[in-house]
Amino acid sequence: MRNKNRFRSNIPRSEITPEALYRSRRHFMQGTAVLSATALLAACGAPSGPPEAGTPPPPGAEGQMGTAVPTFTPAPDNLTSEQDILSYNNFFEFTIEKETVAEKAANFVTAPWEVAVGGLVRQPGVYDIATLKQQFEPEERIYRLRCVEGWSMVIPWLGFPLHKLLEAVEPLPEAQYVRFETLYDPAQMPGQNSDWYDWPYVEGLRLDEAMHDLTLLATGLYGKDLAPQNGAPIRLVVPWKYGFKSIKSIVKIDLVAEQPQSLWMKAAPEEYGFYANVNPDVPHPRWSQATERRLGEVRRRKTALFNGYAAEVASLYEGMDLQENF
Ligand SMILES: Nc1nc2c(c(=O)[nH]1)N[C@H]1C(S)=C(S)[C@@H](COP(=O)(O)O)O[C@H]1N2
Ligand SMILES: [Mo]
Repeated sequence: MRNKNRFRSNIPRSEITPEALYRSRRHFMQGTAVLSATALLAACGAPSGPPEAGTPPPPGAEGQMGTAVPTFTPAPDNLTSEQDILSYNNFFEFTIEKETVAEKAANFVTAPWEVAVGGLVRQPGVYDIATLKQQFEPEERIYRLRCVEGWSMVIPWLGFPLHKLLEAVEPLPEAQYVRFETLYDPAQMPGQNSDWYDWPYVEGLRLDEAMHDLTLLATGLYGKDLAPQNGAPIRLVVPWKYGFKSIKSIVKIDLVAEQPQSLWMKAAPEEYGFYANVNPDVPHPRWSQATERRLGEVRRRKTALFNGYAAEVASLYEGMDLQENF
């Protein structure tokens, strides 16, 4: 598997996470209180947050809960443990509390599931998940995930490059962007009853970003189908952009002429731009993006431009002002 090896070797040995540094469950729970207080604000960032929210999330605060009592959760080399990936989530449709997304999403119905692919294409189509997996065989891709809040993981995804699906529907010359939409179903997703956001969750990519081979439609991780909390049954993964671009539980993909307006751009345009490329030199208005806390580690590490994928993607942004196009 050429791709597999290529993406494995893409992560330097220096990133190997000593899994010995796992937080104990007890420590984790102690940290929860701190998190909840700032969750609405800190999260991929409620713009103004609830009335009591007025202080910026201290970028270090979240990291401080990891005064690490080692519990030795073994995982292969540098991967974030499956346990952490399954239990520390952002999925605002269910709740803004990362630690309870999994339980709140446990009964989310993800089968049957269809994804409608259309807009400016010659061959629009409605694909069910089984068909997608048959037509585009999932491969393993190990990617870093960097949340705009300042934490990160290394996740072994299963999926297929988005460009394979886009090629199948044959974009028309007028198509310049791709717009993605999450399921809208407030009966199942209680967070969608909140007025803080303009549901459903929408994200977008420029067509060349969407066609890049790193851009993945993920259907699994750690060799299994996606769990609801991770965006089952199919979600986007764009590893060089902040995590909020990687939209979960997708039901609609449209090729469009104009730049789509995402949920986060509507919620706080001064904080969340269309590009959202990981960039340590462009601070979030309320906190620095220079460093991040890798789950399972204690000390914060430096954040890399394009999340470490500059060699692959920097050319997409040649001549662009990255401060302006944040
Ligand atoms: N539909 C939807 N997609 C979403 C989100 C969300 O709240 N709703 N959160 C985003 C954010 S902020 C991050 S960091 C990642 C987290 O993915 P994970 O929980 O699988 O690690 O999902 C992204 N995709
Ligand atoms: Mo995020």
